[in-house]
Parts: sequence; structure tokens; C-alpha cells
Amino acid sequence: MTEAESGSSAEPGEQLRTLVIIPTYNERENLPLILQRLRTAVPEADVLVVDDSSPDGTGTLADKIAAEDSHVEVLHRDQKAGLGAAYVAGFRHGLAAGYQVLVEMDADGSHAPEQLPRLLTALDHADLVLGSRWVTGGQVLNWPRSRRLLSRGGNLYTRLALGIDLHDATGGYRAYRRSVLQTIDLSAIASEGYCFQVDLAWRAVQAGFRVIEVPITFAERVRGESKMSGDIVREALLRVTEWGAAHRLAQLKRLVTRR
Ligand SMILES: Nc1nc2c(ncn2[C@@H]2O[C@H](COP(=O)(O)OP(=O)(O)OP(=O)(O)O)[C@@H](O)[C@H]2O)c(=O)[nH]1
Ligand SMILES: [Mg+2]
Repeated sequence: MTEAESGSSAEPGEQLRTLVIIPTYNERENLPLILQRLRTAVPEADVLVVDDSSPDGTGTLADKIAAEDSHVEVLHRDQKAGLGAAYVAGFRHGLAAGYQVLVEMDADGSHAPEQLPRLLTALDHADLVLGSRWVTGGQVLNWPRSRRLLSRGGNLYTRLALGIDLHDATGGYRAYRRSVLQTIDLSAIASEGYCFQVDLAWRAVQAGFRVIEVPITFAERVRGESKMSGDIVREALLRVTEWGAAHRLAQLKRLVTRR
């Protein structure tokens, strides 16, 4: 692998080839709006829509937009297989195409494309930048108290269980240098929902990459339906607990064998 391929040779402020990956499932109303905003905010970035055969025709609409804009591409998948699987497919596609930076962004407008330059600039001094709702300057608009509590509680639990200094490891607005995704074993990622986000951040931290957070303003979706479910929350709780227990056990073993 050459330095240019790894993305490690870039000077601060230098423009890196960037692919924004947007997973979609029934986002027909949202997709044109988010693409328009994104293309205006960061016109040099390319976009990959990863659609899981949305019954509402999001995939067909994406194809139409892609036919008129060479910066937009669509990856069609056979069936709804979860956010994690859609991103892994998108990452593989982006890595194979040689992109140096890969971005995760929701289609529902919760992640403001206008704030993407902030994430990309922060990547000058990091390998993975997390858009964070729960650091100073970050905020959430129009969420009920219950959703705020769930997100803050989930993130506090994650921080304590894994012993990582991240305030929003469950968020899905992020920018990766390609080296992070090349190093992580993507075939080992089985997580689907929020836990997929924790999984990747955790693996990046463990691999020694520089992971930093920048504040974002997260807005509750206005159109379309959320795919959030109790199963997704349960999956995250279970897995984070397992990872945390394994991590603590490994720490304990190291301590004992050192004596
Ligand atoms: N391709 C694909 N995309 C998905 C799948 N599940 C969710 N998405 C997309 O992933 C993004 C995030 O999903 P949301 O339903 O907004 O989930 P969320 O943001 O965790 O939940 P809310 O905050 O309630 O909106 C959206 O762009 C969805 O369309 C899936 O199984 N396959
Ligand atoms: Mg959403």
C-alpha cells in the first residue's frame, strides 16, 4: 500500500478524496433534500447511497438523481439487513475505489451536511472524527426527554463499561481515514444498530488510532419513519456489556501475570 492509499501522507488542510455514505431504507421524502444540501455544502465530495431495496422506491429515486449527477452513486442491496451491514458494504465499496476519507451520514436530515466541513477539518489531526451531541457546543433539537435520557444513559454506560473517553460513541455522523477501515476487520462486525457505531469506535481506539469528537447539532427527523427499535437498544446493551467484561478480564489477567 502506498502512502497516498493509506491517507497518511496528507498535510493539514489538504483536500482528500472523500466519499459520504448514506444508508437508506424508506427515505424517499428525505433523500433529495439531504443530497441537495450535501452537494451544496461540500461539492467536492462524492456520495454513495446504500439502499436495501426500500419498498417506497428510494432506490429508484436515488438512481434518477445519480443519472444526473456524476458525484452520486447508488449501491443496491437485496433486502433490509440493518444499518451496520449497509455501512460495511459501503466501506468496502469506498475502499476499493480508493477514497481516502469515508463519511457516515443519515438520510433523514438529523446530520447537517453544513457541519461536514467541521468534521473533515478535524480529520487533519485525527484518524476518526465523531460528530458529538454530548460535548460542549453539541446539541439535540426536538428530542423528547426519553430519547435524550436513552442516548445520554447509553453513552455513559458505554464510557464506563469500556473505559473510553468518548461522550457520543453511539452517534452516526463521523469521518474515517481509510487506514482505520483498512485495519479493522470489517468481516468481524456483526452489530446492527447503535452498537455498530460503538463497535467501530471501540475497535479504532483499541487499534491505537486517534479518535476525537467535534460538537454537532443533531435534529430529530421531520419526515419519514424511524427504524429505531427495542431490539436495537437491547443489542447495544448486551454487546457493550460483553465487550466491557472481556476488556476488564483482559486487564485483570495482565495485572496478575505481571506480578
Ligand atoms: N440500507 C439501510 N439503511 C438503513 C437501515 N436501517 C436504517 N437505515 C438508514 O440509516 C439511517 C438511520 O436510521 P434511522 O431510522 O434514522 O435511525 P435513527 O437515526 O437511529 O433513529 P431516529 O433518531 O429515531 O431517526 C437512515 O438513513 C435510515 O434510512 C437498513 O436496514 N438498511
Ligand atoms: Mg434518524
